[in-house]
Amino acid sequence: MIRYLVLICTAIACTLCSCPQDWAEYDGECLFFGHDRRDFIGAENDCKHRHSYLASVDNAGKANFIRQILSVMHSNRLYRYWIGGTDFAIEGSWRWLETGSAIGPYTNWADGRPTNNGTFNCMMMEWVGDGLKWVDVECNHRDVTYICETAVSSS
Ligand SMILES: [Ca+2]
Repeated sequence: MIRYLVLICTAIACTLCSCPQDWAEYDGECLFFGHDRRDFIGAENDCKHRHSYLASVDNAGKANFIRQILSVMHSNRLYRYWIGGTDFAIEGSWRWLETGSAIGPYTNWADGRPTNNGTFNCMMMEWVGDGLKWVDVECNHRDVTYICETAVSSS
């Protein structure tokens, strides 16, 4: 009987703490890889529609996890991906949309980035060799797919 209850509880616990279907789980967070291409605001709106936000790639472990998934998903590596960094509020002061907190200490900018150009206020990732580097660009590019993130649900 006890063994039976343990099995039931384990099953319930896993159901309650997993990510939605089609989302990947990494370290307590769920990641969604968009299929279509949008501008930055359109991407953020789609994430909100999915009860999430553009991803905060705020540590090397998460960055590597994302890189590995995208390396498999998009083997031609032609794609670019919005994530949730912006310096829209104060030029040169990069922050994550999720928390409003300053970006760092972990960063992964491409060489020469950010440009601190007053019209390049949104962050995307693009392939530079085997790396997935951050690039600041204008927010109205429409040919960029995106990555949403939310915490693993506990309810
Ligand atoms: Ca800027």
